[in-house]
Amino acid sequence: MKIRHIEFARAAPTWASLPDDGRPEVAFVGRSNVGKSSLLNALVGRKNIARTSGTPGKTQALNYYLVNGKQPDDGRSGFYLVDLPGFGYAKVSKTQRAAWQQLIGRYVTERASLRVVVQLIDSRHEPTRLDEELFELLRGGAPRVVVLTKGDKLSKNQQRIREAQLQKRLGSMGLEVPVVLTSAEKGTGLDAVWRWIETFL
Ligand SMILES: Nc1nc2c(ncn2[C@@H]2O[C@H](COP(=O)(O)OP(=O)(O)OP(=O)(O)O)[C@@H](O)[C@H]2O)c(=O)[nH]1
Ligand SMILES: [Mg+2]
Repeated sequence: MKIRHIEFARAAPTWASLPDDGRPEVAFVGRSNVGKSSLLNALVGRKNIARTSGTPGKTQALNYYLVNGKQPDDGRSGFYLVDLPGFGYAKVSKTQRAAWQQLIGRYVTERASLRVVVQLIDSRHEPTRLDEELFELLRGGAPRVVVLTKGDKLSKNQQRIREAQLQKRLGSMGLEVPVVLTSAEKGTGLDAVWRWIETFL
């Protein structure tokens, strides 16, 4: 994907505040701290357009980034990358966490302009209970690509094992979805993620 232009478009903390211009959307979903904002930055080749942090709970709304589009033009050009808050766990209040979980759940199942969901899983660990919850939640919604993050923390051999394990696990659940191992730090897998995104856009 050639990134000619990217800009922060809006932070949407509620369903009512999502954009209504109909541009296609690509969403980044996964538990807090898994590397959603970092992957978005790496994909567009910008260090810090999406804010990242070692502390879970950095992203506090659905953050919309407009790629290759001009505002305002009634949504005729470009598409949105949407950086979501952490699913399920984040260092925020119980009430806030429940509100996000509900909003994210509704967003991934009901959002008409959503073209593809990039579901992120930490390559260092087995899928957690929250990851499993997302496997199920995303069934029947938009197409998805599963991305293993922080691949630079594993050896080449461990990377291959993780990828194969996850592919097998997804297969056993009847989920036919691509798996890509990435490192936002080293740039691994970014071309493959873009190819999948372009396929669904
Ligand atoms: N080594 C390594 N660290 C990474 C990578 N991607 C993200 N991180 C680190 O993981 C931490 C969390 O990254 P974020 O991108 O903020 O995670 P997030 O999923 O957006 O987190 P929330 O916004 O809290 O939901 C940061 O300290 C990043 O530097 C990667 O590919 N390699
Ligand atoms: Mg984030």
